[in-house]
Formats: sequence, structure tokens, C-alpha cells
Amino acid sequence: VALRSVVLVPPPGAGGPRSTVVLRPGGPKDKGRAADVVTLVLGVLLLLSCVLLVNALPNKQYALPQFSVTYPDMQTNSTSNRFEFVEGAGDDVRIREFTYDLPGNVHTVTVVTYFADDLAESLPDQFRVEVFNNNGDPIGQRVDYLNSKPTLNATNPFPTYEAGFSQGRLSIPVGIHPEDEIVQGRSHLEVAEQVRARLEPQHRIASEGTWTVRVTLVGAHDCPDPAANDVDRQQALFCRMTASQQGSVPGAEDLRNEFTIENFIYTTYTVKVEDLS
Ligand SMILES: [Ca+2]
Ligand SMILES: [Ca+2]
Repeated sequence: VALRSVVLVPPPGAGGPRSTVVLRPGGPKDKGRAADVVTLVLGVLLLLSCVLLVNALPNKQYALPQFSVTYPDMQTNSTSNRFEFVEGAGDDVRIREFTYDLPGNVHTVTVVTYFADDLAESLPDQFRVEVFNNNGDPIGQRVDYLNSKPTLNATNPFPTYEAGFSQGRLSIPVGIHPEDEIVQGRSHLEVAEQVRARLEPQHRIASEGTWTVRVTLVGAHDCPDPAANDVDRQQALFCRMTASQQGSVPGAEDLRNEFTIENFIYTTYTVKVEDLS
């Protein structure tokens, strides 16, 4: 139903103009139909061209690439190293420095040590372990190790003492291990190797150079004094016998011991970048 407003002009003398509304069925015939068809065709063409354009252009040009960045660990072991330490004969045989050449990006070092008291019945030997980084600065806690007490093996018709020993594992954090992450490319053309190259310096640990593990024989500690109240007299007696057999004068002294760095382990991380797109 269309509405049309018509102003009826009154005959002269019939008063002011009157306004009225006339209702008529049906719309304006064919009005605007051609324009609608043109609009529709243009719309469809526009849509088609968009679809073609999206397919024709490489996607990478329009979305920034995503990269998965992980920092896998790599552990390197060293060969075992030992030294016979001697008390009271100068620092060159009482203190020993073991050196290791490390690369960059070491985030943890671990020193694995072992010694057993060569004079089994004597009081425990004591060694000190200190680690110095590539700048010569002490790093981590210095640790003193004492061997355990000897164990009496009484099943033998002649009882013996089995040497006590020390097993050390000193782990020192050197730098921060980066967290795995998802990184967006800086441009749609950036590739994994470029992402790796720009992230690596952000997390670098300048660990390259010579590291030192200093081991000191603090004291080898002699046979227990048989006169002491809390002493195992059999152990004290056996100790003197063994010490004499080993040539100790006056036969109660422990002056030496071997100490082994079984392993010097360092852990580095590498930067691994994978393109997720
Ligand atoms: Ca000892
Ligand atoms: Ca010893």
C-alpha cells in the first residue's frame, strides 16, 4: 500500500485548503528495479574479485609468522682427574687447581668428586673444593668434604677396618636458563634463522674461558688418640699398626690422600627456532 499526500484546492469561497491522504493498493510499478540489478551484479563481482585476490596473493604477505623458540640443554662431561695431596710439604702439593675450558652459554656446572681415606682407621680426611669462573671470581659455595668413618669388618679372624669415603656432587647455577616461548616475526619476511640471531644475544651467558676447581687438603687427620675417652681403642691400635706399615713416623700420622675429580660437567643451552606457519 502506497501513501500519497494530495492537497485539494478548494473552490473559491469554500475556506482554507484541506489536506487529505489517499490509500492506493500496489507499489510504484518497476521503479528502481534496473538499479537493483546493477548493484547486485557489482556486488557479486566485487566479492568474486576479493576471493580471487586472496587466493592469488601469498598468505605470508599478510600475516606475521609465528615461531616456536626452545632452549634445549646440552651436557658435556670431562675426563677424570686425580692428585695425591700431601700435608706439611708446601702449598704446591697441598693445593691443586684443575682447569677446564668452557664455551659460552653455560648455565650450570657440576663437580663430582671422590676420595677414600688411605689410612682407613685414622680420623676423617678433609678436602675443600672451590670453583672460580672465567673471570677468576669465586662462584657458588665453597664446600668441605670429610670422608665417612671406617667400617669394622669383624667376620674375618683378623678384623679389619674398611676405609670411609666421600662422594661429592657440587652443582652451581651460573646463569639463567631461558624459558621456552612463542615469538612473532618482526616482519612477514623474517625467517627462523633471523629470529634465532636476534634472540641469542638477549640470553647470552658470557661463560667462555678457563674455569678453575681449586682443591685443598685441609687436613688428613691422624690416628685417633687412644687416651681419649670416646675413642674406639681397637681402631686406634689398628691405626698405629697400619701407619707403621706405611712408613709413618712416629706411626700415628696421616699426612696424605688422593683426591679425584671424577667429572666436571657443564650444561649449555642452545637456541632452537621453528617456524610454526
Ligand atoms: Ca685421615
Ligand atoms: Ca689420608
